[in-house]
Amino acid sequence: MPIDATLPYDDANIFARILRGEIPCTRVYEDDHALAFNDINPQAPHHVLVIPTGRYVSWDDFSANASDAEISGFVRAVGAVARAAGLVEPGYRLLANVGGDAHQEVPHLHVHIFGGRPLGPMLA
Ligand code: IU
Repeated sequence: MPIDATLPYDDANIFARILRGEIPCTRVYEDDHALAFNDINPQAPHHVLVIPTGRYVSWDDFSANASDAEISGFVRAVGAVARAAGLVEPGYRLLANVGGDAHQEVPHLHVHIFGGRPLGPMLA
């Protein structure tokens, strides 16, 4: 069910629970600003979600309200995860769904990293 990305942050969302260690995940990277784990329903051989450790509903919330340190830390973490997976060559795709039309399902910002196969011109 897509979410309304303008709603306040919900501390009961599943990624908040993963961050608190209440629900397990397959972690591939963690630092002060970001946690990365394998998507439970992978759409590519590499399908990792990178989430900020702060409480942000969406890319919109994060880009408007996060500190410069949070933003730079998160962006660097996304790059580090892709590099560590060996995806820079042949390439990878980043995706962040925001709100209902984009079918964002979890109300905690997550950037998808897809790679490991030719991805075509776009994911619809
Ligand atoms: P979306 O951008 O909000 O549509 O993507 C949500 C993703 O979160 C989707 O790819 C799910 O497979 C993934 N996911 C997950 O990895 N673990 C979970 O417990 C749940 C969703 I719920």
